[in-house]
Amino acid sequence: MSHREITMNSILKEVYETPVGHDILARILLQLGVPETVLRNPVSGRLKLSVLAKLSKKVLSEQFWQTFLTLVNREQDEPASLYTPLHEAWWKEAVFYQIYPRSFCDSDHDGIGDLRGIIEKLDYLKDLGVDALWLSPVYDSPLDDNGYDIRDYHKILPQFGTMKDFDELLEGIHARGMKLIMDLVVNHTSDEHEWFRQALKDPSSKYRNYYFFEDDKGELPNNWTSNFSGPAWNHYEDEKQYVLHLFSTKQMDLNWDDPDVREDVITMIRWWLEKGVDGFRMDVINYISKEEGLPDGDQFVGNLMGYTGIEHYYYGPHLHEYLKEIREKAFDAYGAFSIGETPGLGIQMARLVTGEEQKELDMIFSFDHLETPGHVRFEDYRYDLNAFRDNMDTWMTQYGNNCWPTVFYNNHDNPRMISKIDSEGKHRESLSVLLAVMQFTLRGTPFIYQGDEMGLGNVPFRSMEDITDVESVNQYKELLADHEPSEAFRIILAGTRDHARILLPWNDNAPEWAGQNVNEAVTSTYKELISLRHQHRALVYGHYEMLDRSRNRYVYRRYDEHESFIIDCNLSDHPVRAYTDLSGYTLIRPQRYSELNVLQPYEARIWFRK
Ligand code: ISL
Repeated sequence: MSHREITMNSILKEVYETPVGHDILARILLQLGVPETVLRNPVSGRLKLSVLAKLSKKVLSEQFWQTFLTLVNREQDEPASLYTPLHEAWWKEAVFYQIYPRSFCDSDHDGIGDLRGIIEKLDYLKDLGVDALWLSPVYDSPLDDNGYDIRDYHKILPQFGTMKDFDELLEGIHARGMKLIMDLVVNHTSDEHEWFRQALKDPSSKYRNYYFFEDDKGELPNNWTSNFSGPAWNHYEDEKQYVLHLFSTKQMDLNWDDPDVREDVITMIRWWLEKGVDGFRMDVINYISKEEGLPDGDQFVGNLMGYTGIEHYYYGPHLHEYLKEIREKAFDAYGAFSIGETPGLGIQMARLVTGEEQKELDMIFSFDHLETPGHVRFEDYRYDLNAFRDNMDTWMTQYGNNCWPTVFYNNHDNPRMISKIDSEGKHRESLSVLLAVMQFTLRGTPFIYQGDEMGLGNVPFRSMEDITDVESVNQYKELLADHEPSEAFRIILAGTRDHARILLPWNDNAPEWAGQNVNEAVTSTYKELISLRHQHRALVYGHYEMLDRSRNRYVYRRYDEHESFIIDCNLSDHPVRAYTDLSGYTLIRPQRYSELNVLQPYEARIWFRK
C-alpha cells in the first residue's frame, strides 16, 4: 500500500495518516508541549500543511518543509495491521540486564571494571533472575568515548582483559542458561582504526571511500554539528580534507553507501556470531544512511535537538535496505537477535523497522519517555511520571502485535531516573520499587541498567574535575561562552552521562563523596518481581488494558484467558485513593500496607485473580 503524494496543499489529517508525517508532526507538537489530539480534531485536521507552515514561519524554514515532504513521500510503505497474530520469541520473555563494563565490577582493583569482574558476578545475575546480558563495548579502543570509538573490532581492550577472558565469560553465561548480546558500533569507527589510518594516509586507497572525505574549499562542507558539540567535521590541514564525525572528533562516520563497508561489517558480525554470541545491540543504527549530497540542516530542528543536520540521516534513503541486508547476510544465518538504538524514530517509523514482516530489526530502543515533553536532558527540572504513563500507553496499544516494545528507564547515556523524579532522594526505595513494578508488568521486554536493582540514584559530583565524559566536557566548554562557570556546571550536573558510569558499590568501593550504596530491599523486590513475570505468561503475552489514567494515577490490567493482574500505581509523592474495583482479586504485593484505601507516595500494588 502506498499513500498519495503529500504536498503543501495536503490537509493535516492526511499528512498525519502517513507514518513519517505522523511521527514528525507528533514530535514537533511534543517538543512544543501542544497535545497531539489537535491533529485528530476535525477542524484543525482539515487545515492545509501550507497553513501550518505559515503559522510556524518564524521557527520552521521553507527548507524544513522541503525536507519534510521528501521524508514523508519517500516512505511509501505502511505498518501492518495492529492485530496480526502474536508470535512467541525468547527475547520477548527474557529479562535483559545492561552491563557497562568499566563501571560494573573491578576484579583487579585498578579502579576500572573488567571482564573477570563480570565473570565473578554471573551467579549474582543468575540469582537476580536475569536471562540475557547486553555488554556495552569491550573492544580495543583509545577510549575517547569509553569504547564507543572502536580501534579493532576483533580485539578485547587490554584494560578489560583478554579474548580468553571473553571466551570464559561467554561460556559462563551459556552454562547458566543465559544469553549474551554485544554492542555493535558500526555507524562510526575510531580515527585510530586501520581503515581510517589508511584512508587518511593514501588518497588512492579504497578506504578513502569508507568515510566521508570532502575537499577543503575554504569552508565547512555543511552546517551539521556533532552530537558532542562543535562542527561535525574534522579538518586535516596537510591533506586539505574535511571528514565527517557525528559524535566525538575521534569517531569517524562510515560511508555505508560503499558496498565494501557493508561487506566488511557483515563479515565482522558473522565472526562474533560464529563465536557464539546471541545477538547485538546496534548503536545509533538508524544513522547509517546519509542523504545524498549531505545538504545543510534546518536551524530550528538543530536547536530543538541540540545538534544540526539530523533530519538528513536519522531515517536516511537506504536505511531499510541496509538493515535488511545485515539481517539477511549475518543475523538470519545464526538465528541471532537484534535491537537497534534509534534516537529520534517515532512509533510509526519504528513499526516499519521492527515489524516482523520487514525482516530488519527485532526491537528498538525509543527514548521519548526519558524526558518530560518540552524538556531536555541538560536541564534541571522535575520529571513527570504522568507523561511516562501516557507514552507507555501509546507503545502498549499502538505498536501492533507484529512489533514488541522495550521497557527501560536507564542506560549509560542518562542520569538515573529516580533522581530525575525525586532529586533529594526522599523516596529512593518506594520509587525504585514503583518503577520496577511497572517495568516487569508492562507489555514489552524489560532492560535493567546495572545498579537499578540496587536503587542507585545520581552522583553528587562536586566540580568539573569529577566529570570525565567527552559529551559533558565538550558541552561545558561550549557553555562557558555565555554562562558563568557555576551555572555551566549546574547544567552539566543535570544531564551528565557520568551519573550512570560510576563504579557499582558492591563493597563500598565507590568514592565516599559519591554516596553510592546498595539498597537490599530494592534488590530483593527485583528478584520477586522478575520471578513473578517468569511464572505468569499473562504478564508477558497477555493483553493490556488501561483502567485509570487520571492525574498521578496509572492503573492497568494484564490478562489472558487464565489469569488477570491489576496494577495500581501512585505516580506522585503524596497519598492518593486506591483503586477499588477489585472483586475476586487478591493482593500479592506489597505484603504490608498502612491503609487499604490509600496508596502511599509512589506505592504500587499488584492484584491477582485466577
Ligand atoms: O538520545 C539519546 C539518549 O537519550 C542520545 O544520548 C543518543 O542515544 C546517543 O547520543 C547515542 O548513543 C550511542 O552512541 C554514542 C555513544 O556515545 C553512546 O554511549 C551510545 O549509547 C556514540 O557511539
